[in-house]
Amino acid sequence: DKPSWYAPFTASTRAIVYGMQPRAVQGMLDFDFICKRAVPSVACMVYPFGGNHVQKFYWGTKETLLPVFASLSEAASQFPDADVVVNFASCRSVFASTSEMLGLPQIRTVAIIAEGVPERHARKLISLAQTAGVTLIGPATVGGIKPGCFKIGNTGGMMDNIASSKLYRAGSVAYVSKSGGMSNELNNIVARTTDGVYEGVAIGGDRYPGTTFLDHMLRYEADPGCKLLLLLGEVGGAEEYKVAEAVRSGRITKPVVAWCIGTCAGLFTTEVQFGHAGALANSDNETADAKNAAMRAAGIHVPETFEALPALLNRIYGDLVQSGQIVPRAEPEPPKIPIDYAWAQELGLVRKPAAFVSTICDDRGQELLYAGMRISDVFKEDIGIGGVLSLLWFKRRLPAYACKFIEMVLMLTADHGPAVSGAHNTIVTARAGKDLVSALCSGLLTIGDRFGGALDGAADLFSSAYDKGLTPRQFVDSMRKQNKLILGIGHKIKSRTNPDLRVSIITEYAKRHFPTTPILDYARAVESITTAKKDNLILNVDGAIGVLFVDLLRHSGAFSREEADEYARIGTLNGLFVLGRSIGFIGHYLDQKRLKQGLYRHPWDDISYLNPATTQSDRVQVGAAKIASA
Ligand code: Q5B
Repeated sequence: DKPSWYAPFTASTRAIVYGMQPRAVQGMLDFDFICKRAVPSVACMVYPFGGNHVQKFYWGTKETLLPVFASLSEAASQFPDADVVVNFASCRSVFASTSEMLGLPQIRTVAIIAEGVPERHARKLISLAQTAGVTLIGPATVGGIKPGCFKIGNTGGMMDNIASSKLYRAGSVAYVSKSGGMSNELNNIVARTTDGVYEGVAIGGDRYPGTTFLDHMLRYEADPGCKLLLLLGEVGGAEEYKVAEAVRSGRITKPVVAWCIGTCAGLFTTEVQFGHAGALANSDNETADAKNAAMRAAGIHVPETFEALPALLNRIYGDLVQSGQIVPRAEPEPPKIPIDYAWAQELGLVRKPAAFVSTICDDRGQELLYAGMRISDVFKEDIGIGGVLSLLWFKRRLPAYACKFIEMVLMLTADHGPAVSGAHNTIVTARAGKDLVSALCSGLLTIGDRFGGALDGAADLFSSAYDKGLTPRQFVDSMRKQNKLILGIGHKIKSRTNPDLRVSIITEYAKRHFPTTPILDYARAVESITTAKKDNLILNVDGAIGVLFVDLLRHSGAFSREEADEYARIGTLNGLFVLGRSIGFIGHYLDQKRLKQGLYRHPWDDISYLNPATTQSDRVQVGAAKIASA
């Protein structure tokens, strides 16, 4: 299984891939796996940017790690068995990197994938490679393939293509072409008409390829595993004549089937430049017709047309089987090809239950959708933050008065000074040197039944009492009997004599625009009972918003009763306070940072230290201190 000059690729060949090409590397590893190679053909990668690290790949259905080195010399010294480099460097840097590769004694083959390599660079590299005894494949090539052994980069295309061309096991036909695309076609033709591909190389379409048709044909001639040679030439250059001469002179004795593509060039009145840089006939000699004729005259099997190539190949192969030069081998069972989940899904071959379901927003298409509404329409129709909230929270457009109500709620709750629990926490956290998110979260975490988070509870208490038909008095008494505070009632500083204007603003708006407000009216009746007891037991801002939202959910016509009850149950209403007050908390955070406020420490004289006295003398001292301070 040792490489030789005529067979550089074996089932033990190991390569360094130069450049970050995870798809190509995965393709090589997948090929290795279906060929049942013992070790992966890619030893490591070289990527000059980002330092040494590892990259994850599949080996069959399992995962494996491949090292990535920042320098070629380190990669080579870590993997002295690697004698091939697949060079994906761009045309700008390929000269420098290939020159370095050609200076490494362990490297026997370099494939240059880049297109557009300057011809003077290509010629210099060819000269360097010849001196170093290195086989250069390319530039401007997909590479080559040795079925069952080794595949260069993306050669052969996707795995299903490789499997259908039976490239997982060796046949008897070795080909050389210029084009990577056409070598795929040859893989297909050879698989259908013979026992398969023994080896295939695409030398690239440039005028100065690193190795020529003849170089590879001579290798195939010397390789006992190859029985039939196939050449796919093309218009431009004179390399096909060299192969013809080798056949005429007896350097090549194995049967050769060949075709030179580009015969249609004669149908054009002007010169035709085909896709490859070298595919242009500079003289009559370089036309496809002339070269086909010369090859035919030299004894090469040349069909009348490209379409006739498969039949001719099949006939020559049949002759070789009949004469006993090829003994067809038993066909191994086709390998199972692991396919990537994403690809299998695209083909409709697999399905799996999704771990997440999301029904409010879709970012997969060209345009972001909020509950099905295009983001451009959100702005075209100027639906505002109330409209956006109604789409993302309720998955529907709400009437304009409702969107305005939502916006008013956010504006009203945006802040209530630095003294409230949440703002205080935000400020203390900001002054402790923490970041915005930490300070905001510390403020938000104070929101609950007592501070700012009484909306849902108030909505539930008032609407349930109303639905049960309790009079406001019965409701207040029942709450008192249960020793429970009525959520949405009471305020630390606001009272009947110092009314909360926020509550007036929002309730007056609702009275003007909502179809009806029975729960608000009920809450107002409760308020008149609680404020009779104590002046500050008013319907507070949480309570007012909570009950009004129930009125909106129930009577706007946008929700069924079940939906209205569910939204009140699942924390929607507290969400309004959380969202609104975040504006203020962020403001407090920025304010503290702007003011460069230092670490906050609460003053001792504002804390009543009432520690238990431990000894009799302590107790005496504490007592004496108390008398002194009194
Ligand atoms: N009593 C809000 O308490 C407060 C009663 C009650 C029946 C009640 C208290 C309360 C329910 C929760 C609630 C939202 C803690 C408030 C908000 C946002 C804010 C904040 C800001 C902003 C105030 C004195 C006497 C006692 C109590 C009785 C009190 N509340 N009875 N139902 N709800 N409310 N929270 O003043 O007989 O003397 O023992 O928990 O709705 O957070 O600006 O500050 O925008 O940031 O400390 O507006 O009402 O009253 O606890 O000393 O009670 O009244 O049983 O009776 P206070 P307490 P008694 S809005």
